[in-house]
Amino acid sequence: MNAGNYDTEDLIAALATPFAASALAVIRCSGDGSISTVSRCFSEPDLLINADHGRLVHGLFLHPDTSEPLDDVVLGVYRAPGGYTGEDSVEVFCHGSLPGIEAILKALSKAGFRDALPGEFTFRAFLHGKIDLTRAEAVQEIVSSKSGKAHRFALNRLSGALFDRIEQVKQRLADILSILEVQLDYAEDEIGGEVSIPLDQAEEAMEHISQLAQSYRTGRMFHEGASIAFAGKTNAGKSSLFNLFLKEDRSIVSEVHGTTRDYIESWISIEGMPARLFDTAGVRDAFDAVEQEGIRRSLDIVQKSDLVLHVFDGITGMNEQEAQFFQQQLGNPSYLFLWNKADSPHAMEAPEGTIAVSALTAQGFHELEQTVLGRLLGNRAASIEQEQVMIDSLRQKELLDRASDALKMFLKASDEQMPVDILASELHDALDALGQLTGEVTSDDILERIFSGFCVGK
Ligand SMILES: Nc1nc2c(ncn2[C@@H]2O[C@H](COP(=O)(O)OP(=O)(O)OP(=O)(O)O)[C@@H](O)[C@H]2O)c(=O)[nH]1
Ligand SMILES: [Mg+2]
Repeated sequence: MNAGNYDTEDLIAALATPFAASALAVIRCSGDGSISTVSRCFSEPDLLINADHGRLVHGLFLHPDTSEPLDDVVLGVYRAPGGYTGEDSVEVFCHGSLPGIEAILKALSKAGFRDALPGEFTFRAFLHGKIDLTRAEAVQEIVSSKSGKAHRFALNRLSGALFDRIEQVKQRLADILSILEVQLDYAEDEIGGEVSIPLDQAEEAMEHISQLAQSYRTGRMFHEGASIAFAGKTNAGKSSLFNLFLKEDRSIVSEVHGTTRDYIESWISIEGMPARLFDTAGVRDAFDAVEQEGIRRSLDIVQKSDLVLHVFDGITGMNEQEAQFFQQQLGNPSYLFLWNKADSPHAMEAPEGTIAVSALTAQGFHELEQTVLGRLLGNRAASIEQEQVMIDSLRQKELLDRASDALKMFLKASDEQMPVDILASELHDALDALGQLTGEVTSDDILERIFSGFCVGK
């Protein structure tokens, strides 16, 4: 079977580590006949050809035509159906020298390997039934995870936790469907009156599916990170608070108004959740065009961010404009209002609806972090630690929504005593969506789209 550009009969090879000078590099080779083809580039061909699955063989990597030695290497041998791809494959552990890597890749191409496309090794693993689609996507999510927690959640999906959950739901729906199909296949008198449909099972299945779908927002936040921007007028202490979050002196702080003239960004981690934090230019009637442009860009960043930390100067208090803005946005879930400089004896009391903080003494900082987390994750913040399975793929979310909608229709139709074939068709729809999620029934172009987002060598 082929999907789009992936020709699965070919021998493929690719560098699996970054193309950069390093101690070691790994080149992956896979395909039926790959072991004997690599042996043509190896000083110990018999050792390699006779090596069992999972063995390492040491020798020289040679040019297949000239036998010129290219590097001292160790080869890892995998035999079908073992290994990552489920087909015969070899991993070349060589020195991480750029000319050396290039020479080995060229030699492999000469021997008959073509360059692997992004995600092609994982695609083959999927085709050979080594992994389902939820696990394949988890592979990519692990590689691109930005925080320890995102990595842990993806690892959990790779272990099959998401797949198992979905299989359980599918099993339940299939059981209900079989009851309906008996009714469709036989006349009522043949099966002795009406058979009751276990609606509670369908409701429970729907509950499981919606829970998974709802975990998307949190999963995405942990995977991609949220964007958080400081805003407020000049000298309020935005840069000082920005530095406090970063735990380093990154943004310039001074008592001069208009110190920050452009936005600055940096990645931070709030209790394991990655976030892009932006310091912005303070808003005021700027004198010059450069500052005006900085303010314009900053307002743009603020508008696009998931959460705005609007900083008030606790010593000067709010001016009229700020007071008006505060009243307008008080209930806006995308805004948190900070009353900074709370350490100062000249600071006024923090008005209700603001969080008293001090960039100088870090007073209120822990509470601020918790509040930020709560705002971004909603009521799920507290349950993250217990959360077993989470999704962070939009594709998976859409399919779960489709399954959940179909089940809703099923329950409604059953409530309205609709004919059995209509009920069965809704269940089929739900099962189809779940089947697409695990990759049991997925069209080639969707497969190609998923795997082409991977890195080369994965
Ligand atoms: N006492 C006290 N002073 C602070 C605090 N935070 C900031 N400041 C002082 O306030 C002044 C302005 O701080 P910045 O962090 O540069 O303020 P900003 O909002 O980034 O200002 P612009 O970049 O001009 O928009 C500096 O002199 C800081 O030392 C605080 O929590 N307590
Ligand atoms: Mg600043």
